[in-house]
Amino acid sequence: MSRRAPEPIAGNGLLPRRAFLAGALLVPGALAQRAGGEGLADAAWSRRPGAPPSAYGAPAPQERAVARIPYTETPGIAPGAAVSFTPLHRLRGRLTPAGLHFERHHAGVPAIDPEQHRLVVHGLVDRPLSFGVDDLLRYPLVSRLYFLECSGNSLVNALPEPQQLPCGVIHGLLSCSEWTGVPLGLLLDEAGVRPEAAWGIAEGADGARMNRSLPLAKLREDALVALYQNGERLRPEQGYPVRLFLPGWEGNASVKWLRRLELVRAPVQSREETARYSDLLASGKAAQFTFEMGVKSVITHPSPGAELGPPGVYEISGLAWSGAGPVASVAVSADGGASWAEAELEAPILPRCLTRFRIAWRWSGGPALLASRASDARGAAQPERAAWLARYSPGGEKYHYNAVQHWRVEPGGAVKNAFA
Ligand SMILES: Nc1nc2c(c(=O)[nH]1)N[C@H]1C(S)=C(S)[C@@H](COP(=O)(O)O)O[C@H]1N2
Ligand SMILES: [Mo]
Repeated sequence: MSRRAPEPIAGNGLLPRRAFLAGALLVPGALAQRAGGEGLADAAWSRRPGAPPSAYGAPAPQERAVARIPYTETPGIAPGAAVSFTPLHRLRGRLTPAGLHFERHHAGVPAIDPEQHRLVVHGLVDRPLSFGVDDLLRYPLVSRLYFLECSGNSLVNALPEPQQLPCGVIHGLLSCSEWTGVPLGLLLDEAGVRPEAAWGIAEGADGARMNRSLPLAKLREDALVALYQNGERLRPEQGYPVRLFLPGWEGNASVKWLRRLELVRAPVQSREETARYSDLLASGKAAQFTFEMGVKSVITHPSPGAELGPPGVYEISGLAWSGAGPVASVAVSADGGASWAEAELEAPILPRCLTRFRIAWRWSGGPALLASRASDARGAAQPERAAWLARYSPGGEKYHYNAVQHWRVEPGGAVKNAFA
């Protein structure tokens, strides 16, 4: 077999994706298996009938390590005030299985009886309305693929030293699902929003009764009263039986276990929009509302915890997204940003949804510094970490981290978190 080595498209071995086509690459292991022609002898499981069908399928027992990674700062006092991270480094594609969707609860997961749950739309409306779940299910439903990201995601990278944690623990307050629900605008029209209303206060039925003030324009534009996730009813952790979903906006605004939407003139200055989720800037002033999530990307494969095998051609792949709309491009570097090449974006490239990117890379076996930098359809691009930090007051609360992530590949093949 004669194979011409593809020409690099950027420094330190980045290759065009066709490096993978037509036998241009064969992983050494796969080559060995092919030559041997073994492994087809009938194993025990091929010689007898298997298990019968089951009521609700579960992942293979061998895949149990592919699990959410829970974390709480207050285990003894408030075990429900916690997060669990999506193991991004163990998933492929763009969708998050419902059971692996990240969690952020301020007061745990309430055990709501869907028969008793009500959603009330009131305040500055002509007709205050109260909906049961069955009422909501009679409205026309729409389904959309959207990412959800907590604005506290990736903040360990704002610490002075790079933390050696898996990609999912650094960036896994991020998931992507198909959400099905009632466009909130329909319910607002039915209630008849008064002209003086400009904001809505959404409130959850959990022990935190978490609430947020949200501009009416967004509630009308594309907000969903979500009832289904990936085809099945919402999981309790994601807001069963009904949550608000605001595409592209910080996760906190998508109030779970939604029980109330009050139309008002002005924001109420709730805890989650004053003491929390407001960015304290270098000027000493706080940017109170940063609803839209910035453009961002991260290489999930390879990423920390992975050990590269022998030198050779590897696929670099990762996720890119933006709260502003579709991802426009992702550039990848293998030399710490000295040179960049365009990665291939996997179609369809949907607005406010995760997009997977891929590029081929010939690893020489030497040191490398991998990075990805996304741009969105509005022309915004990810900042480097130093530029991102410079916006903020050094000691203050920070959110909305979207800087470029660098992974250092060490000569032995170990992958480490690195600040460029
Ligand atoms: N009622 C209520 N809604 C809530 C929360 C909460 O604790 N209570 N957490 C918020 C935060 S901070 C985030 S990031 C998202 C997380 O949604 P998820 O747990 O479905 O991933 O829900 C938001 N909505
Ligand atoms: Mo969050």
